[in-house]
Parts: sequence; structure tokens; C-alpha cells
Amino acid sequence: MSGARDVTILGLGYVGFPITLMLAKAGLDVAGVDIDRAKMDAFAKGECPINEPQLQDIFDDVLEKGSLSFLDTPGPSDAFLIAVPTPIHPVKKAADLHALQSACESIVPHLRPGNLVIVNSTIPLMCCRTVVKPILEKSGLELGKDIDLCYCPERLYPGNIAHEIVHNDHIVGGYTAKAAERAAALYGNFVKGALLQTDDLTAEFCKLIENTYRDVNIALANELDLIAGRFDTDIGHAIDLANRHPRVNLLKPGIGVGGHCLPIDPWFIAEMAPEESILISAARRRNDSMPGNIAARIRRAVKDNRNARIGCAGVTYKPDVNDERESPAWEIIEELQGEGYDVRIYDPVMGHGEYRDFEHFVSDADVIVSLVEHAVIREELDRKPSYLDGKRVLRF
Ligand code: SAJ
Repeated sequence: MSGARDVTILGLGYVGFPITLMLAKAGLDVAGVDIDRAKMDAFAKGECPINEPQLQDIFDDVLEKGSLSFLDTPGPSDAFLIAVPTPIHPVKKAADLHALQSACESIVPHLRPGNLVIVNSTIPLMCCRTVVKPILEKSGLELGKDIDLCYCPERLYPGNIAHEIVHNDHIVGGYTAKAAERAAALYGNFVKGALLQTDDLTAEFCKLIENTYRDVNIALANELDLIAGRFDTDIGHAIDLANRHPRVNLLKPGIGVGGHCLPIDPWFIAEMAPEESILISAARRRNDSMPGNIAARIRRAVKDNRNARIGCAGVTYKPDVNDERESPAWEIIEELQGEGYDVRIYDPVMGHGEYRDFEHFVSDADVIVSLVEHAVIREELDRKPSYLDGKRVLRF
């Protein structure tokens, strides 16, 4: 098709941007579209927003090759890949599909017979058929006949994106078998893992099942941790021992479940099947209750000294990522601050806090609370340096 790019990616976040890089690296003519001006300005300067050096190296290479361009709005393209956010309504616990709908609308004027549309965003069950399809068909083209639609969720683990995007197995869920084949061929440009072809609804299920499995597993670990608290025993040790059973694999209890996936995706199942989703909803609530439980534990630790300086280390949603979205650590800190406690904050990965290093931070606190153990914090705590002598340390 003359003048059309090979692929246009809409939404250049944690998933869309790495895919854009990999397709451009493979030699395709790729355009990236995002509504965030600041982000687009950073891209124009060659800055990779994700804190992974390997991705920055790939970005440098593709910019030099000239196979990647950034656009404010999409234009003609052989394939469109939509990777915009699908957040959750905080009260209704239902998917907010505005960004997805508007991305679909934005490509309608450019759709031509033979186009392939890939949805990558995490979506509720049946979304391809009930939300995406009717919008695309406003073009006058028929899905499955004139244009193809495929749902291809990602499984990227923040912190290890550059490796996983290539080596993970990918689910490729076509509205038709032909759509799955075409999308698999496109992904085959950079994916070395298996390209597992299925239908769109099964692919929607897979994505949600994966994160729900993890969320429910963590909820069980958290609940066991609360139960162990009654008996003053170390649940971490008990779980390690239980996991020596060949068919048991419990995850770790913690301060709660954050990030932009686990706290949200299970609701995308529950929203579509509320009556059946008893366990899924309960697990979500258990994990959401954890920051409050941890704040209570910290309060108990300083009950003899209401004015104790509480040093909280780590504020991101998990260790060693520079991402604070849905961070349980902030919930805990804000709860304590709201009650007037004197909280000091240190996070070397986010660059938060006024402290030049961990020792400096420790010197300014009476109780050290390790909320999110980045490697640098863990190493210091494990080393047990003398500057920690006499300090109460709580590790979660
Ligand atoms: N957490 C625990 N205990 C654990 C493991 C994690 O409390 O044993 C907490 C973390 O501290 C964090 C939260 O859970 O607050 C989520 O962290 P995570 O590492 O489990 O997951 P994410 O959100 O970084 O990435 C997940 C991954 N999904 C699975 O492992 C099934 C990733 O592969 C997905 O691509 C990503 O969600 C996504 O985009 O959906």
C-alpha cells in the first residue's frame, strides 16, 4: 500500500514502547503515537522512559537506522497495534476503556482492506468482540473479511523487559485463524519464544488468569502471614519449608500488591462474572487490606514513643523498579503521616528523600522500616553494619 507504514503503535508505555523498538530493530518501518506531549518530547530527544539500559541501547540503534518515527496522530499503515492503558474505576472496579475506544476511533479513517489490527492492552473478557469490533467496523469494512483483528497480550516483567519481550512465549488470539497467523508472522520478526495461536476470547482469558493466579497466590501468603502473627511465628520460614514440597509453590507475603497489573486485572474477570468470582474478589480485598495491616504493625512498634522518627525505606511498587504506581508503600506512609507520625523517606531507586546514602538515612531515624527492599537496601541490612546497632529494624 503506497505511503503506508508497516506498523503504527498507539500508546508508547511499558508495553507499546518496547514493542515499537523491537519492530523497528527488526527493520520494519514503524511509527509510534502517544497523546502525552512530555513523553513525545523525551522520545524526540532520544530518551527512553523505562529504566532499563538495554532498551536505551536499542533505542539509540533504531534512531540511527531511521526506521522509527513519532507521530501525533496515526496515518495509513498496514498494521496497527494498540497498547494504551486500561485503568480501573476506583469505586466501580470496572475497566475504564476510554483510551482504548479513542485509539480505535483514531485509526478508523485510515483503515483499508487488508489491514491488521492488534490489541495489546489488558482488557475485560469479550472486549474485542463487544467494544473493539463495532468501532473498527465504522470504517465500513467487515472484521474477518476485509480487516483482521487479533488480541496479543504481553507478559513483560518490569525490570527484565528487554529479555522477556524476545524470549517469552506469546499468546496470539485471532478473531479468525487467519488473523492469528498474520499477527504471529508480525511478532515472529523479533520473538524467539513460542507464538501460541488461539482465539481472541481465550487470549483475553489467558492474560487475566495469569495475573489473577499470582494475586490469589499472594493473597493466601498474606493471609497466612496475618494468621502467623497471632502465634508470633515466622511465616517466611514456614513458607520456605512448605515450598520444599514438590507440588507447593507459595509466593511471598508482603506489604500489599501494587503496580498496574495485579491490583487491576482480577477485577476485569470479576466485572464480567461477579457472581462466580468469589475467591478472586476476596483475594483482591485481602491484598488491598495489607497496607493498613502493615501500618498497624509499625504503630505497634513505636507505641512507647509516639514521637519516634520512623524511617521508611523503599516507596516503589516492588523492589528495583522506578515505578510508584499503586504503591502500597505510599499508602502506608500516607496513613502514618495522616496520623501525625514523624516519617522519613528514603528511596535510592526513585531518588526520593534528602539522604545521600542509607547510612545517612539511618542516622536520622529511630526505627527503620524496610518497606520495599531494593538490592542496595537489602545488601546493607544483610551486612548488619555497626551504624544499625541499637536501631529497631522492621523488614517486610
Ligand atoms: N508481590 C508480593 N509477593 C510476591 C510477589 C510479588 O507481595 O511473592 C507484590 C510485589 O511487591 C508487587 C506486586 O506483588 O507489589 C506485583 O508484582 P509482580 O512482580 O508480581 O508483578 P508485576 O505487576 O510487576 O508484573 C506482572 C507479571 N505477571 C505475572 O508474573 C503473572 C508480568 O509478567 C506481567 O507482564 C505484568 O504483571 C503485566 O503487565 O500484566
